[in-house]
Amino acid sequence: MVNIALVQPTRNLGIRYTGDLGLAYISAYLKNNRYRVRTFDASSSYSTTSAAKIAMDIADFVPEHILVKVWGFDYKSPNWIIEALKGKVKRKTNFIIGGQTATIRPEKSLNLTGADVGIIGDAIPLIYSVLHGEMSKKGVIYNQNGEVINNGEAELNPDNWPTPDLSDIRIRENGTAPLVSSVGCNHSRCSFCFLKEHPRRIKFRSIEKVVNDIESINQRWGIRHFYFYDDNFLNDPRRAEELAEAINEEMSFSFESRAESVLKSEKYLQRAKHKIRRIDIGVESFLSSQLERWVKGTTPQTNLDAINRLIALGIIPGMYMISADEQTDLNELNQTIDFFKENPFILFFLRNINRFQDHEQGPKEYPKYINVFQFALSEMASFFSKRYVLENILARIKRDKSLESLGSFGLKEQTKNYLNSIISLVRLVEEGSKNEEEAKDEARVLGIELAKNLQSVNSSLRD
Ligand code: B12
Ligand code: SF4
Repeated sequence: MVNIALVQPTRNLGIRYTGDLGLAYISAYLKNNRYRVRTFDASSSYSTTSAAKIAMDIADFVPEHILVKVWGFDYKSPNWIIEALKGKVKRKTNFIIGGQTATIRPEKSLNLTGADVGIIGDAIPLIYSVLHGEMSKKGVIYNQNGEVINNGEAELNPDNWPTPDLSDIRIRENGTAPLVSSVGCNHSRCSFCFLKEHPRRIKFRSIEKVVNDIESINQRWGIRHFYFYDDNFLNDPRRAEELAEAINEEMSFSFESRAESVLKSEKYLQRAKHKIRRIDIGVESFLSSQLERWVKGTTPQTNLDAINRLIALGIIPGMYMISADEQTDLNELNQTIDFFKENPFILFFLRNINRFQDHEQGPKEYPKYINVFQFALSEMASFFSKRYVLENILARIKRDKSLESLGSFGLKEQTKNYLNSIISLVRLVEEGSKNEEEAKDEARVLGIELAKNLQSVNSSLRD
């Protein structure tokens, strides 16, 4: 059997995530074709250990081909790993790069990483030929006698992909499996987005295949919740509706979407709401000046309406924001703070707040007040989310006198135990078999322990 190493070389992402989905599709394809595959993910198991250890582990696996991901405009990590490995593996070992950055900057990626071959776009229809030394297909770039031969791009087509191999993906404790059901976005104009520079044709994976992915992942790993990493899951609400209908009642899913697509998908969301856990919206800002500058194609009102619509439907709305670009002044920051003072509850749904960065040029110098603003906003967000979580949990306990309905919040065992003890105390007082004052004292102690656990409740709710 031929050994193939798949490498996600970027370390210390600082964000918890499930692992590299692109590599999981490639791994499945290769395993189906009888290769022995191992994934080495520098962002997970290696993030706290020596980086050199990855190179040693890869070399110990004795791979004939090493596939290295290039994304997020990070050329240094793939280069480091390739250079570190060159002296440790057999001379004829093939270094093949691919991924989002290798797709939009193929020549630069090949040059800066030191790889032999690159795949531009969809790896699935190409990888087998490349492993067999066939370089003529569209989507391949390689060095030949000092000259770079670029055959153009292979468009992504998720309908040709296998069910991803999640054995090397860190499936979260709350059991979410990543999947793709479509690629492309019907807007493709946001000034900060990869798709503005490099639009993708919208392509869907057939509904039967997505349903089959869900069922086989469920059978193999027992997972019942899925996250669709589509660019804009609600590009076509009718298709989303068909997909939701076809998915088994016991499964649930989450995805990312535009605010305005959420509003246009009213009927779909009504019908599918019991299967949807959360929708993460690229809100970016609540100011018209910023939304216009970033060509988001939404208004502050659209953003607010979409979030409120989801709350009304019982779907958790997540929101991604960009705090500032180089043109952001104190006036804009103050307006954002004022917005949150008026709508503090919305802060609970903040998933991530980024600065607008040109990653290719490296981080820009921002005025100091932008750091202060970021800090203020995340403090406000954590205050409101803690309060919200507690209020929400207590309201549900009062209503149901059980923890059943909190299942979807993915509470940790420890937290559930405290809550169950509190519920028992409430019942004992109601039955008259426990003195109320005594119960209150015990509840207070449990409450303190519960509060200590709130941070973990909070993070599990946000995952
Ligand atoms: C999940 C996700 C993340 C996760 C995990 C990323 C990961 N490694 O999987 C997290 C949260 C960590 C993340 C972080 C960031 N992300 Co991000 N993220 C995504 C998202 C939503 C999904 C990626 C995905 O899994 N797609 C599905 C897979 C199947 O598609 P794929 O990766 O393209 O895979 C196919 C091909 O590219 C190829 N392929 C993929 N990998 C490899 C590897 C090899 C060796 C080969 C040969 C081929 C190959 O084959 C696959 C099948 O055909 C995309 C948007 C999107 N919808 O794609 C953005 C996206 C990838 N992220 C992006 C960016 C900018 C970032 C950040 C820089 C954001 C930030 N502000 O910090 C950071 C990067 C940090 C860093 N590098 O230091 C950009 C990338 C732009 C670029 N040119 O690389 C995207 C495209 C978003 C956008 N629309 O602009 N991200
Ligand atoms: S809506 Fe999202 S995927 Fe579409 S162009 Fe804007 S940022 Fe990119």
